[in-house]
Amino acid sequence: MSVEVLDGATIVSFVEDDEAFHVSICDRFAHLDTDHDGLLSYAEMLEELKSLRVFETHFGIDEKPDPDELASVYNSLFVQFDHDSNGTVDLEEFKAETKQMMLAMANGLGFLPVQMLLEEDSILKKAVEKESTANVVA
Ligand SMILES: [Ca+2]
Ligand SMILES: [Ca+2]
Repeated sequence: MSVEVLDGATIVSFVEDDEAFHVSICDRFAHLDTDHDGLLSYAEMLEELKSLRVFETHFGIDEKPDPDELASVYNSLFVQFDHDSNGTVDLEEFKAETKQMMLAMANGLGFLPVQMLLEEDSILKKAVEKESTANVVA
């Protein structure tokens, strides 16, 4: 885990770089797919759902949501990823929904940089890393 500063523009430029975004999604998908069957089950998706930082937006950082509430939020997020409702998330669904969520998050952030606690290997962390690499080159 590390604390990173990011804003909407960081996320948008990451998502809009098709090639880099696709590579990051494939990496992340492979990492989550612990039984290597090419699909993400609910159990495999949990790690990703937890890293989406939804609770900071839904509940605020200081509040501890109760476990039932957590489970129902994770469940509704999973359903959102599972576009064809077959109980698993494939790479296309994962990519499409991650993109949607990141763009929605970017909209919410706007141009005010915020500090977030990010997990290593999370998609957001990759977005931040990509931007800092770009800055070094520039
Ligand atoms: Ca799997
Ligand atoms: Ca599906």
